[in-house]
Parts: sequence; structure tokens; C-alpha cells
Amino acid sequence: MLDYVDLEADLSEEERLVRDTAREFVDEEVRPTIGDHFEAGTFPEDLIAEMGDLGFYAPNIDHEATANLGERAYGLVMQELEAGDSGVRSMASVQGALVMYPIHAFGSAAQRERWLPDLAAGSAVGCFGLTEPDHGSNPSAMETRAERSDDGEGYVLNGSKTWITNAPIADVALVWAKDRSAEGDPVRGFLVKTDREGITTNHIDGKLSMRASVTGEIGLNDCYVPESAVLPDVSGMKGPLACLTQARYGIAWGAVGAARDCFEAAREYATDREQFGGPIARFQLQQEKLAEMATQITTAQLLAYRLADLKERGDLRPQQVSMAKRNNVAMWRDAARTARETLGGNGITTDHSPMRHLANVETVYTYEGTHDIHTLILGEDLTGIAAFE
Ligand code: TGC
Ligand code: FAD
Repeated sequence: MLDYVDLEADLSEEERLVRDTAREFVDEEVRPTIGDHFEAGTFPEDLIAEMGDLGFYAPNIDHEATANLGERAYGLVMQELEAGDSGVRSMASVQGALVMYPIHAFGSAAQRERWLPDLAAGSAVGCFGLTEPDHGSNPSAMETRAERSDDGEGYVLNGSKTWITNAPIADVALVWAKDRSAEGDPVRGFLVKTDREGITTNHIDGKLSMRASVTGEIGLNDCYVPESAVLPDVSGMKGPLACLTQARYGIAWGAVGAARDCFEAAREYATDREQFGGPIARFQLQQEKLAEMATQITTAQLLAYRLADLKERGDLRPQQVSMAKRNNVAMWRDAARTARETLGGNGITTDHSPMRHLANVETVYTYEGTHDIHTLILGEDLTGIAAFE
């Protein structure tokens, strides 16, 4: 397995164990069926509770229901899951970084007690509703709104969300909406049980990317929620954006895993496949591809490791996460295409992983902030001038 600058040497016993557990899970539970799920457009739902048992949901938050691991161990889990498939890593990201993290960071004691044990175990599924049909890269323009109910004891939600991972299978949706009852209409987070009246979800069909993941829309039509559904400790866009920083950190690691899986498929194929009287790995053109992939994966891996140290000591800035998400996902996109090329015609089937990773990366390049948006975040950080509008 590619680890060109021996980062393994610096891992603690616990980190190795966690990494090996996730790797074994992927080898035994994900790889054998993921191609079929990808073709069928289904998520392997039997893995949801198993991932809970293994502690893969928000292991980096400090709570009695979670695995309580460090940031590097968490990153290693994301790396191994995405080496299996982005749909599996996405499941863990949404559940952990986008639903459990905000409940832990901004929720009430009652919300933490109600949801964290079930979400950690995978006996409940959460989803994160930020994107809307007309507001993707600019969620602060969202139209979903919350108004005080007539009895003054809750809120009535109206609006719609789209492209929501896990929405059709979720028990609880964290819906971000503008609170019309407060000065300046601040964005607030609402934990909406999906069996409530007024909330509907549907399934987005026809995806050619991230096929082994369930994606849907959320409709909110006079959906009443009690006051106790509001995340009490955050108001404004920093609520959802702070969650995105957590998930983007996991993606920076995941990208390394997916790219590594592409590289390993290409290396194995190149040494086995014979043309013109010997393995294609003896051609300089093929060696250049492997050398370039290995180099780019290694530099992305170093960035992910550095982020873990900064995050662990509380010094990580969101813009540094943007750099890593942007760089590592673009690196993976190039590596997947190159690996697919090395596999020739055999590379376009689900028998090998690179084409599936190549299809998936189109989603990851787009969600959690498009490549362009992260370029602009970096541009603003580097120059002090915002170029979004
Ligand atoms: P802006 O005015 O810049 O900031 C508002 C407040 O938020 C703070 N902040 C952050 N905090 C934590 N992490 C971050 N990344 C933060 N970025 C900003 C900021 O300091 C400020 O705080 P305060 O205290 O001053 O109020 O916010 P803006 O609304 O202008 O946003 C700018 C922009 C374009 C960068 C942002 O909207 C953005 O990142 N857009 C991209 C949208 C996006 O990434 N959507 C993702 C949807 S979820 C998803 O895709 C899940 S897929 C998951 C899966 O399946 O794996
Ligand atoms: P747009 O914002 O319309 O962008 C279209 C193009 O314009 C892009 O290339 C973009 O980079 C570019 N662009 C936009 N603004 C600028 C600018 N200022 N300067 C230059 N170029 C610009 N969202 C959730 O809330 N929860 C989820 O769980 C979730 N899961 C998803 C799962 C999948 C499979 C997919 C595909 C998406 C998911 N999303 C989710 C939505 C995702 O976050 C959005 O697709 C993403 O933020 C981009 O928004 P958009 O698709 O509306 O594109």
C-alpha cells in the first residue's frame, strides 16, 4: 500500500489499530458488493449499523456515545472509507460531521441525549439540509424560513432543500432556515424528525456519480416544530459553515484514500498486463504515470497529516481546510483519470475501481464547496479582497 514517505512510522498504536479496522471493514464489507450497489444506484444500508458498531460516526467528538479518537485517527478512517467508495465516506461524513457535530457543539443537553447515542450507533440516520434549488454555492441567500407558530411555542417551517445526502432514509433532518421572528432573519438550525407532518422527502434518480449513495430533496410545507427543535447555541451562517469545515477536513483525507485506491489498481494492472511481449509497467510512459500519481498522492497526504496536527491543537483555520479540500480532490480527479487510462478498456467497468472513483469525484469536486468556491476562499484569504460577487 502506497506510503512513500513512511507516515505509518509516526502513527500511534491506537491510530494503526483504527486505520487497520477501517481498512479491513472496507476489504470485507465494502469491496465485494460496492460495484453492484453502484450499478444498481443503491447504498448498502446493512452497513449503517455496522459502521456505528465500529465507531466510525464522529469518532473525534468527545462524548460517551462516540469512539473518542484524535483528529488523525478520524482522518485515517475517512481515508480508508473513501478508498472503498465515496458513498460510504459520505454516509459517515453526513452522520458525523454534519449532524452529530452540530448537535454536540450547538445543541441542548436534551438534544444531545436524544440524538447522539442513536446516531453514533447507526440506529438513527441524519441528514443536513443546507442547499436549495436556487441557492447552492451561496447558501446565505436561502429562502427556507421559520416563523413563530400562532401559539408562540414553536416554529413553522416552509421551503425546500435539494441534493441532500441520506434525506430519503433519514430519521432526522438538520434543516437550516432563516428565522423571520428575530432581528435580521438569522439562519438557525432545526432538528426536524422526518415523520413529522409537513416534511416530505423524495429520491433523486439518474445520478451518474455517487451512485452508491442515497440523495434526495426535502419539502417543508407548514411544518411545525417545537422550540426544543432549535439548536440553541448558534445563530447565523457560521452554524452551517462550521459544520462544513468538519466535513471538508474529512474529505481532504478521503480524497487521499480514493486516489491511493486508483493508484494501487493501476500499479497492479500495469505489472500484470502484458502487451508487446511483456508487462506494460516496463514502458516509460506507464512508469511516468505511476510516478506522478505516487508523488501527488504523497504531497496531498502530507497536507492531510499537517491539518490533523493543527486541528488537534485547535489552530486549524477554515481557509487551510479549503486549500486541502481543493487540492486533494483535484489531485484525486487527475489520479482517477490516469489510473483508468492505464487499465485500458477493462478500466471502464465496475470490475475495477478507478472509473467508479472517477465518477464519484465529480460529486466531491462539487459538494462541500465547489473547487471554484474554495479558490475564491483562498483568494480572499491571500489578498483580503472577496471575489464572490
Ligand atoms: P461569511 O460572511 O464569509 O461568514 C459568515 C460567518 O461564518 C464564519 N465562517 C466560517 N466558520 C467556520 N467554518 C467556515 N468554513 C466558515 N466560513 C465562514 C465567518 O467567520 C462568519 O462568522 P461571524 O462570526 O463573523 O458571523 O459567509 P458567507 O455566507 O458569505 O459564505 C461565503 C461562502 C461562499 C464561502 C460560503 O457560503 C460557502 O462555503 N459556500 C459553499 C457552499 C457549500 O459548501 N455547501 C455545502 C452544502 S453541504 C454538502 O455539500 C454536503 S455533501 C456531504 C457529503 O455527502 O459528504
Ligand atoms: P452552483 O452554485 O449553481 O454552481 C454552478 C457552477 O458555478 C459551479 O461550477 C460553481 O463553481 C460556479 N460558481 C458559483 N458561484 C461562483 C462564483 N462566485 N464565482 C465563480 N464560479 C461560481 N447539499 C447539502 O446541503 N447537503 C447534502 O447532504 C448534500 N449532498 C450532496 C450530494 C450530492 C451527490 C451532490 C451532487 C450535492 C450535494 N449537496 C448537498 C449540494 C452541494 O453542496 C451543491 O451542489 C454545491 O454546493 C454547489 O451548488 P450548486 O450545485 O447549486 O451549483
